[in-house]
Amino acid sequence: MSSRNPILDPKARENLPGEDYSSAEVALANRNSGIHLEVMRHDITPIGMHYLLSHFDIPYVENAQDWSLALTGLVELPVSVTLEQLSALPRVERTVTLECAGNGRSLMQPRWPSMPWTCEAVGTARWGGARLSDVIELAKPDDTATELVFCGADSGVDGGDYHTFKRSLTLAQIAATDVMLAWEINGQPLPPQHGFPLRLIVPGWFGMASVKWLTEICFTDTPFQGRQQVGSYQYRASADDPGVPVTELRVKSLMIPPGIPDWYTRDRLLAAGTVELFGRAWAGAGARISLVEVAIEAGPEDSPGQWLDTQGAKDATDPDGLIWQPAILSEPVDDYAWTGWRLDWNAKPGAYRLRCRATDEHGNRQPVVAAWDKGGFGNNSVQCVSVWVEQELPVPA
Ligand SMILES: Nc1nc2c(c(=O)[nH]1)N[C@H]1C(S)=C(S)[C@@H](COP(=O)(O)O)O[C@H]1N2
Ligand SMILES: [Mo]
Repeated sequence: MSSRNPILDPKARENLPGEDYSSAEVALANRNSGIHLEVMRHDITPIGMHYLLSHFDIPYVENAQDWSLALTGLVELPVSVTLEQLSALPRVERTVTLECAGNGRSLMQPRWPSMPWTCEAVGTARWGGARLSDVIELAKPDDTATELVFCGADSGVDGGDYHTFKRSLTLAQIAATDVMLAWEINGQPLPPQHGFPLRLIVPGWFGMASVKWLTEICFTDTPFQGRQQVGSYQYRASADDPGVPVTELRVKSLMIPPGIPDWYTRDRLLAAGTVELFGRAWAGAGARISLVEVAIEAGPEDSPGQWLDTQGAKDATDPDGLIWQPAILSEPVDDYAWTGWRLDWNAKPGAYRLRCRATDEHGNRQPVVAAWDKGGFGNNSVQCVSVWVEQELPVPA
């Protein structure tokens, strides 16, 4: 976003050097979608506005009655349970913030060619279903079982590897997290894109763990080596780094860009006066947010046009002397749900960069610039929103 008045000084619609995206990336960005940041006003993201990430095709499932979940592997007797049988288990509802592990990928340079998220792959929904632990009891697993492999109904090719979307969790990880099987989102049956009719929800973890279109849970005693477990979703500092598994969310915050947008560039224009800055913050494994701070950096007064950074924080910098002021936090609506924050800013005319950063109860704090990752995972760099403040805004035509 450039820091200039988009009415008086409209920017040409041209790409900056290094900004080109491949047609494959654009196609991925059309299939998958992020939250509109302004929708973060809602505690619970409306259905259809929650972010989406599906690797392959969305399976066509005609009706939920014909669906069954196979419990296989190291169990007393392999069984198939219907959704009706699952609904007889004690019902549980949880409000959970999910974020894609690749969120922020396109802000890392060089970027990994994949879904080119900037910062919008996040959402918070009220998921309804049953506890995974109750389903595990139904399965009567063998004492030797250590790990569960969750299998989706979708298959495809990635890097020449033809596979079904599968992820695993160890029993120890399951015991530490309130994992659920969900068939409802915000009081409705899951829509096709969110995993109809049944999915896993792993609260406090990045989204890849929450397997959609769940067909099978296989109990095993060997670490699962599937493509989506070990081939991807590894933090890698370089190409030859063996990798560290991507698991829990990293502490992060976002701000709703204030003011009015320019349609094409998303540049922000504001009137001087009191501006309420509002956003959300979340952390891994159900940790609470203890602090959100906002830094307001005033631009070079004489030549504000020098600030020509692009959408989000592509040229993320960590300027010296940022002054961080604490925002007011609201109570999270649930243990694994984001926290609202706000701060009133008395805006004076000029160019500004606004940043927010969160700290969780364990002292984990968002870095202004996160370490580069080969696959573009876990980018919890501080978001930077550039705005232009005018004494007054004209009346819209
Ligand atoms: N079966 C299956 N489950 C899946 C995926 C997928 O492609 N197939 N994508 C995963 C990823 S990477 C994310 S971030 C979340 C996204 O969930 P949502 O689309 O409901 O927001 O689903 C996860 N579960
Ligand atoms: Mo994801």
